Amino acid sequence: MRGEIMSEVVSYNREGNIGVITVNYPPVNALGQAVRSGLLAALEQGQKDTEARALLLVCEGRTFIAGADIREFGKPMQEPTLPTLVNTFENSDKPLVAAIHGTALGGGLETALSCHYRVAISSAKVGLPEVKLGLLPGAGGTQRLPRLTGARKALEMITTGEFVGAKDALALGILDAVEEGDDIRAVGMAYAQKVVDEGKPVRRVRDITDKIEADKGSDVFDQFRDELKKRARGLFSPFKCVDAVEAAFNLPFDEGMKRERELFMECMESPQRAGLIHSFFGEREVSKVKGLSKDTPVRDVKSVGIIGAGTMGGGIAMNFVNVGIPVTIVEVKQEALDKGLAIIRRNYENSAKKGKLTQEQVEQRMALITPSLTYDDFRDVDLVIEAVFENMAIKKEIFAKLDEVCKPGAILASNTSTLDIDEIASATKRPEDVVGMHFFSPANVMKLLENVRGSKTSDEVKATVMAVAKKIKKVGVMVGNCYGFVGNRMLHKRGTEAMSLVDEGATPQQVDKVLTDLGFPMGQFAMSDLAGIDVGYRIREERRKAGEDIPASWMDKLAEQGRLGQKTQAGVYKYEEGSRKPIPDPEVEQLIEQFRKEQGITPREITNQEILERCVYVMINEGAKILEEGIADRPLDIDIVWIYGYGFPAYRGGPMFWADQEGLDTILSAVKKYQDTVGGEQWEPAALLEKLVAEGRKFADL
Ligand code: 3H9
Repeated sequence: MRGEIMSEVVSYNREGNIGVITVNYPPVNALGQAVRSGLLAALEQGQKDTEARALLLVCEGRTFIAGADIREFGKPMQEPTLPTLVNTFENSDKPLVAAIHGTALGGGLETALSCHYRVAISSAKVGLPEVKLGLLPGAGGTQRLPRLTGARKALEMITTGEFVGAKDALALGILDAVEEGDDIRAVGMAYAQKVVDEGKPVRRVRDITDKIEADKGSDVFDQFRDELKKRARGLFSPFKCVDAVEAAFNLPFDEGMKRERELFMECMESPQRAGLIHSFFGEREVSKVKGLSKDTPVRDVKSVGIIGAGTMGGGIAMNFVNVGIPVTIVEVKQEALDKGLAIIRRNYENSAKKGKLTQEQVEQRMALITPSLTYDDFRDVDLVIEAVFENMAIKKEIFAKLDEVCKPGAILASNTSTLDIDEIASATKRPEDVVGMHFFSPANVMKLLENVRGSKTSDEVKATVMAVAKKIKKVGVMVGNCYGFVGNRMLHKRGTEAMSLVDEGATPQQVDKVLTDLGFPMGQFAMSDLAGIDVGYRIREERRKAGEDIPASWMDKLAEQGRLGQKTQAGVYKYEEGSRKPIPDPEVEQLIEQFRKEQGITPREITNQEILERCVYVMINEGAKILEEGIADRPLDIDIVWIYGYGFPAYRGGPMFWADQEGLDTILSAVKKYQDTVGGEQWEPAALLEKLVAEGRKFADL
């Protein structure tokens, strides 16, 4: 019996006395309905095959099964379910071997745990990342993993979702053997043959109890719950994960499985699951840019030039160096260059101290950086990123120089966070090669890269900067050109409302708390202190000089008094030496009171609901305008900008996804209310919002 097809995606064949079950369901062999039913049919075939003494489960393509098929979540479940599948696998009366390459994740690892032996190649990884999708392992992972690893490690893996490399998984008892090489089928066959030759028995994980006995009654579960209160603030599923793992220690296996199922269903129905899965697909979807295709040519970026060795320039440089791309950094003064390089070195040395890099790697990375005082050294680079401060005249001067020096085909990018890319491009004779690449501070840490297309930017350049984002492990989002692009345009609306709310009677800490309660890692004012109060102040001053009607603010007074934020240990909040913890400051309260008097404002009680509406609905209204104008192509582009650039809680799916859950009609009526009571162009309802409400549709329907 050879090569029998059980379904389109699973086949059974026998080689010698080994029955081989092969899954082939690109891209990641996810356990969709066809795979689940194919696996059951193939197992049955293997059981019936009298010549087969052991069975081997192996996958084609880049990976072992990477989990349940996430696309099926939220739809009615189709038989056979995954718990049925894994229990049937474990009950096989022929020894069953899983051969793992790539990533055995979630339901994939659970399927492997239902096999009797697991062998992997050394590059493989295993993990139960369900928690990152707002779930818990729902096919026995919470019951079987602790039987192999004990409570603590299982809790760590299940509550963080982090992957474990093959060698560590071997040491933890998750795997039985790890082999070098990349021919997983050969590795699996050899192991299965050994099982037959040595007469190894069927060995079911459910029956392994020594670790369960050892950790029974341990206080590790409560310890984890305490840790999670900090680490997983606002999240639902990590706590359910602990409950499920604890059940493995308190209940017999079958009852533990039932408990796991109940808890899994609670997670499945939670809005956080929907938000996190939206974020998961959104992160992948943003790489597909309107107007570009897989065939759009991409330029090779093998060397990069950076202008400015300040915090931003240095952080940007590290991204490239980390992936082995050499960087030339140009500054005006040697002193600034030395300082910038010293900071980069210090960052790498700190990573080395934490054991994340070896000293040799630190030196290798530093050796990839060429400091320079002249643009002539940009002659051969493929991409230049300008990271000097926000001043149009200076940027135009720089781009005119770059145009003279850089080779044809070099991409000229600006890291501006607000300025007009077309105007910058107009300083060159090659506007098609000019683009925005807006990094977020700290640039070596934050995952977002907002790539900004000018009106003349070529498709090839757009495709290249998206590819560069991927190469340096960022989430690249392509957006259009306008003041502040997607992220800062919405942020500035929120900032203006936050300041006005304090004018009118709220305290900065009240405003911040509403935002952190929503799930932001920090509030508007704590963020201003981190970025520096002078940044917003300078922007407001520039706009006033340009004739815009920007009202006076108590925050201007802070800046004028030299309270510039964390860097001066005093801003909206005060800070103790060496601490980043914001402490409300009575001096600031007095300053605000004084400001209100000067402006003739009688403070009033402001509710948290008003703060939420004015700070967040104002962003949604602006987001709708951004969509209307085509600055963002899809609502999910805005969601991903906000999740990865500004810490919008991923479990709420981003602002536009969240708006759909809040109800667009609710948001629109609040916008109209504030148009009457607060006024200003930010409260003019977006035509798109009105249209969607009138049609009873959501952003998700666009
Ligand atoms: C689970 O298992 C629940 C069970 O415990 C219980 C159930 C009862 N399903 O990331 P990539 C797609 S929960 C469907 O770009 P990489 C992805 O959208 C699940 N599709 O590649 C993309 O599609 P497209 C637990 C999936 O090499 C393509 O595959 N498992 C799934 O950088 C390539 O993905 C997880 O959470 C899926 N499960 O990384 C694993 N996974 O080409 C989630 C991927 O159309 N997945 N796709 O854009 C990952 O972490 C990464 O995708 C992986 C590959 C590491 C596998």
